[in-house]
Formats: sequence, structure tokens, C-alpha cells
Amino acid sequence: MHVSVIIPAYNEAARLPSTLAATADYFHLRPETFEILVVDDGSTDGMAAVVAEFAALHPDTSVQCLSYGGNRGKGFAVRHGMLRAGGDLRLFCDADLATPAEEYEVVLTAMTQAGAEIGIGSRPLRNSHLLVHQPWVREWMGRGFNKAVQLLAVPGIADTQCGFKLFTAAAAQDVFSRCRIDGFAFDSEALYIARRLGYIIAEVPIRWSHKDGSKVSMVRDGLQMLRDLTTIRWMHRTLQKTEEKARPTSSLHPKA
Ligand SMILES: Nc1nc2c(ncn2[C@@H]2O[C@H](COP(=O)(O)OP(=O)(O)O)[C@@H](O)[C@H]2O)c(=O)[nH]1
Ligand SMILES: [Mg+2]
Repeated sequence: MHVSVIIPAYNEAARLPSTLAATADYFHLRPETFEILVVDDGSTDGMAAVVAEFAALHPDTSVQCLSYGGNRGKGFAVRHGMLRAGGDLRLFCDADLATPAEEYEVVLTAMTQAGAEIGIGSRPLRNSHLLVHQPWVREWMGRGFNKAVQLLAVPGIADTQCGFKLFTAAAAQDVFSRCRIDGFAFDSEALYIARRLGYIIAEVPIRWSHKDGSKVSMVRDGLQMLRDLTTIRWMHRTLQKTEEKARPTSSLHPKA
């Protein structure tokens, strides 16, 4: 089994060295082989050089920085990484490791038990462990956004926004090749498409700590997220009719 860890990153030169080290240390202890793909979302802080330096210092670790120039948004960055990754399993996680890399195993186990192709970290579940909360305004806005998500795109998922999601290769390919939202509402779009295609999603309680240094603007990004959310069902309205099929099989959970 080969795992791709995709880190969408915008001006994360300061946070990346410790994130890369923690991720590599964790995966070196696991039985899977792994690669780390940092997707440079148009950073201007010398981040690519930081990744190159890490790679040079750690020849035993496969670390690459994928760049395309320009700041396209987290959704674009995750999609770019997911579609270029080579892993049988593809994880995306935030550059600040608000969800520690160790939660990979928790999500994978839950996914396997549920027979799911997608496992998503979730903060508001009873067994989730929020070590450090977000500022209350942000937490409150997150809850409000989730109500809108439930209404407009994916009912029944308590937290679509956690930056820690694991996909089988087939699910990643199927879902992200259809995603179009470039901004922070991309998670809801991906889960909406996944449901339409019949994939099973396991929502998994994880450990999570708020990290300072968020670059999300509550007003500008929040409004854009709401706008994008309202387009999801319309944008993918033909999906069910033309492409819904029997639940796809995956290498992780072969049907036979
Ligand atoms: N703010 C921001 N983050 C981006 C962008 N593109 C990719 N990211 C990454 O998205 C992840 C989440 O960003 P962060 O600022 O920690 O958001 P928060 O924790 O939700 O407040 C990080 O890994 C960012 O580097 C972008 O255009 N803006
Ligand atoms: Mg963060």
C-alpha cells in the first residue's frame, strides 16, 4: 500500500518544516510506503525553497512541491494534488497539522470498518477531542456554515470543513476530476459528488487543535463559501442521471 499525503499550502514557509518532519516521522513508522506532495498555491514567501531544503536533508523521504503559479484557492490546490498523486490512499491535511498525522490510522480504521472509500475527520462528534478551540466567532460561523451545507448540499454530515480527509485512489480520481470549486467550499462539493456517485463516507471523530496564523478571512472567504455552496447542486445536476452507477469497487474494499 502506498499513501500520498497532500498538503495544500499558501505562504506556509514558516509552518512547513515542522509539519513535514512530523508527517515523515509518523509515516516512516508505518508499514505503507508514502510520498508527501506539497501543493504550492502561489506562495510568495519562498516556500518552495523550504520544501526543497527539507527534501535535500531527508533523502529517505519522498517530498515534492507541486507548483502552478498564482493563488487559486485551497480547493484548486487539493484537487491538483489529488489528481497527480500516486497513492492507493490519498490524504489531504492542512499545513498547520491542526489534525495530527497520527489521526491517519484512526480515520483508516474507521473507514475500513465502515467499508467506506472516504474517511473524513470531524470535530463536533461526541468522541472528537478538541484540544484547543477556534476563536468563538469562527466556531460559531463554522456551525452556521454547516447548517447551510446540510440544507444545500450534504445533509447528515456534522463537519464538512475539517482539513483532514482520506480517499481511496478510485474515489479521489472519480470525485476530484469532477470538482470545480476552487475556494474553501470545495469540501462540500467533493462530498456531494461522492454521495451522488454512491461512495460511502465515514465521518470520524479526531483529535484537533486550533492553530494560530489562519489566513482565512471570515468576511471575504465566508461570503465566497456561501456563494459557492449555493451553486453545487445546480452545477452537478446532471450527475445522478448520467453517471450514478452501482457503488464502485476499490482496492481497499473489493466487492468480491
Ligand atoms: N488561507 C488560505 N489557505 C490556503 C490557500 N490555498 C491553500 N491553503 C491552505 O489551506 C489550509 C488551511 O488554511 P488555514 O489558514 O490554516 O485555515 P483555517 O485553519 O481553516 O483557518 C492551509 O494548509 C493553507 O496553507 C489560500 O488561498 N488561502
Ligand atoms: Mg488552520
